[in-house]
Amino acid sequence: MSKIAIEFGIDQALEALGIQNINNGTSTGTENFSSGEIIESYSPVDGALIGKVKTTSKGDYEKVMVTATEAFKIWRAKPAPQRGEIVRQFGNRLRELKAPLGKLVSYEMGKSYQEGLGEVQEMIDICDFAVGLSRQLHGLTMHSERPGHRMYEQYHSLGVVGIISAFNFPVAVWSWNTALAWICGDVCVWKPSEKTPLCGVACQNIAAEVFKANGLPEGISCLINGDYKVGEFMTQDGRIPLVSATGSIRMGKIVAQAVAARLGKSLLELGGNNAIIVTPNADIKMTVIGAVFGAVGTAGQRCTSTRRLIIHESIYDQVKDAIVAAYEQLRIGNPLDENNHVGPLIDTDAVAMYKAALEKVVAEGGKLIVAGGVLGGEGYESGCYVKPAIAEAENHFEIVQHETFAPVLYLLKYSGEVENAIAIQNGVVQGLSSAIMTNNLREAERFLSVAGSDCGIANVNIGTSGAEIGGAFGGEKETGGGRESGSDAWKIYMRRQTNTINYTTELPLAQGIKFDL
Ligand code: UN1
Repeated sequence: MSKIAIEFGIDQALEALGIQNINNGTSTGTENFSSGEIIESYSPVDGALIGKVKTTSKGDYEKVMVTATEAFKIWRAKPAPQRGEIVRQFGNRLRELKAPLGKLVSYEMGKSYQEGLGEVQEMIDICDFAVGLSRQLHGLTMHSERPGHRMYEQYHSLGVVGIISAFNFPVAVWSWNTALAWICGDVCVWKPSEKTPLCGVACQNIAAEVFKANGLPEGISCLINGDYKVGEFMTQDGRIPLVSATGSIRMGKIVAQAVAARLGKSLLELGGNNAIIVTPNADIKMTVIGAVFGAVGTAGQRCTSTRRLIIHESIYDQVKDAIVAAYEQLRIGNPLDENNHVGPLIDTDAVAMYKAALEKVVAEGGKLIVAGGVLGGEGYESGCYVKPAIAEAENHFEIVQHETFAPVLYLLKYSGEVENAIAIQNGVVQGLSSAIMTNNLREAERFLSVAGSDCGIANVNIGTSGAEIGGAFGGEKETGGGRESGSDAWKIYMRRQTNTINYTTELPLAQGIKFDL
């Protein structure tokens, strides 16, 4: 373990979370096994090896699926509020382990400790939400067109839910899915990112302990590990009615096609290319805070990160100068040190993509106004630290159309009415998050209208990132159309059934059809 890790108590955190030097990456709860190759998890913070995880072979996966399928029969029979009680206990355990889990998230993924804690808080919040929901899995009743008939709909548990998650929110996105799936009576099989496998082991340990303490069977929470081939076990498996996948558009297209080929359901939360529109009626101070946090928070590695600022020409220079001045204040370094604003990128491949994006924007005719660059020397030995960059660009540039998972912000100019800015904002293939900064009610409402933002999330006087769990989270177009987390997102984790009951002694047919025998 490195000096940095020891100073920040990573050793204690790993111990509290039950992480070993070598961990089995396949688990049905308390039973852990794995016969696949080993993944090594290096921290982007200081480049140190944190631990190893054994991956899941096809044989291991089969064992998981048999156990999960059996557990489903028991779990679904438990009344939903009782399932909610288990999720409540799980949320309480997360409260107790918030500091160590937040620390592991920060150290393995590279986000600031504050953001690591925030991510665990999202887990706690979704548990609370799910507990309440466990008494509200309501269907509707309808009036039948036939006398003496009653119609209603009910929601039944779906089965084994497959979860594929990304490195950038290594614990929260899993919990958005599991907390809802569990109260719905489903069991979950999770493949975390190969870049953050220890976060997966830690979460699985916490869940396993709660299920065991309640005398529940193995298989309600399952973990598998490995690369895309392990993900394919699930996407091609007809025993998994729903695959929820978070990650790149490229990955989402592969998952969607494989799941659709067997007519399964997929819930996709893919890339964003999120913009903030800054109108002449914007509060500049608020704009700077929202834009800078949106662009450099989590080192630009949120799917909700702000990638484009669409600024009205009349205030363009003023906003540009204010943002550039704010960038000069940014402190980049160890994310476990709360004085720093920006931590490392996840790995050196991400650094290469960041560098390529800066070269590309210049090659396409853009101008770097905050040059960026890779940091070296003391404190930056992992090679993953980069300076946030800003480029003046045009929306049609290929690189601007593309989501680069790094702190690169493009400034775009618009003139005339807000509709021109909305056209630029919508002029990308992605449709996750969007925002407008304005104190003008008419502008705000036009942005929110049917002819306004085409994204799944549209905010007024808030940045693009940092959504609360109570709303449905996800986006349109190539973001994949899925909705996770709050509102009625729970419905995708259940199967809907319409029931018509005849309590007469006749058998009248619908649509007035006569069939006399
Ligand atoms: C993600 O980046 O995949 O809205 C999720 C946000 C966070 C979730 C981001 N609550 O920025």
